[in-house]
Amino acid sequence: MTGQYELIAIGNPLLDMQARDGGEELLKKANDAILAGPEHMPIYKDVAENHQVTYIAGGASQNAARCAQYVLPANSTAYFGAVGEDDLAQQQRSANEREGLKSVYQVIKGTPTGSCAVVITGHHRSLCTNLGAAEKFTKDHLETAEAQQLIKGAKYAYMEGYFLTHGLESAMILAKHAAENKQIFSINISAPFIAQFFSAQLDEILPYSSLVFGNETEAEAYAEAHKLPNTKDLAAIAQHIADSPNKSAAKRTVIITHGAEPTILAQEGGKETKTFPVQKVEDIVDTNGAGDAFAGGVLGASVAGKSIEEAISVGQKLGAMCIGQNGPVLAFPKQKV
Ligand code: 26A
Repeated sequence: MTGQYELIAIGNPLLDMQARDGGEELLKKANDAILAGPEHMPIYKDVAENHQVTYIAGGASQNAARCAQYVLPANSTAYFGAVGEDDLAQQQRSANEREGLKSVYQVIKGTPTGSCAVVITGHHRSLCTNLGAAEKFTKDHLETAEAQQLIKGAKYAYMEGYFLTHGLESAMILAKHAAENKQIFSINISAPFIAQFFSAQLDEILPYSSLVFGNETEAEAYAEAHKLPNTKDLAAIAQHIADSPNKSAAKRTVIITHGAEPTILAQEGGKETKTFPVQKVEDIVDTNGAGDAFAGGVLGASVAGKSIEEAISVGQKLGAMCIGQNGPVLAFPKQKV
C-alpha cells in the first residue's frame, strides 16, 4: 500500500552540527533554542574545529515529517523549505529519501543551506540556528504545479512555529487553504522565543490551527505573553489555547508535552483536560528532536485514522525512541510501533 501524500509540512531545513564534549563552554543556557546573532557566529567554527561533530539532517518540521512517515505507508509525506546549492542540502535530501519523505525544496542560489549548532550537555540540548537559505523561502514556491498538487491533495498540513520568524505570508496561505478545504492545519510552538517575540505572528495563525503542539516552557511563555493569570498551570494554559478563537475546519486539539511528566491534552469546549503518563526512558542518548518525533508520531497516527488517544501513545513511543538515538532520528531498521 502506498500513500497519497496525506501530510505536507513546511519549515526551515537545517543540517544539525551536533557536539557532545565540552558543550557547556559553547552554549551557556541548556534546553534553549535561539536564532544566531553576529555574536554567535564563532560557535559554528568552534564546533567544527574543536569538537567531535556529527552532521545529521535536522529542522524541526522536517524531523517531524520524517517521523510521521516512519509510521505511514510509502509516499505519505512531503516537505517544503528552502536550501542552498550545497552539500548541506544534499545531505538532507539523502536523509529524507532514505526515510521516504519527499523533499520539495526551493533552491536559493548563492546562499548557504541553514545549519543548527546542537550542543548536548547531559540530558539537555541547546540549539543555535543560522537560517541561511531557509529564511529566503518565498510564497511562489507554493504556487508551482507540484506544490499545488500536494497542497490540494493533503489531509494534514504541519508547520513549526520557527517558520514564523520569516514565513508568516507563506504559512497563512497553507493555513487558510486548510480552513477552506476541511484540512487539518497543525502548528508546533517550537520554542519559548516564538511565543515571546513572535506572539503577533502566532496569534495570526492560531485561529486557523486545529492541532497545536507545545512543551511546558513554550506553554509558559505563551501564558506570559498573553498575560494569563497563572503562567505555571499547564492544563489551564492548554485549555485556554484550545478555546481561543477558531476559524479552522475542526474543533481545536492542544497537546502539551512535559518531558518525563504526563502529556496534557485539551480539546476545544472540553470540560477538563486529560493526561497521559510517559514511559520513562532508561538510556537517554540525547533529547534533540524528541518533541518533533512526538509530533510526527501524533500526526502519522492521525493521518492513519487513529483516535487522538492512540495517536498520543504513538507520539510518546516515537519520542522515547528518538531519545535513545544520537540526533533527531528514529531507530533503523524500522521497529514496529
Ligand atoms: C528558526 N529556528 C531557530 C529553527 C530551529 C530549528 N528548526 C527550525 N528553525 N532551531 C532548531 N531547529 C531544529 O530543531 C530540531 C530539534 O527539535 C534543529 O535542527 C533540531 O533538529
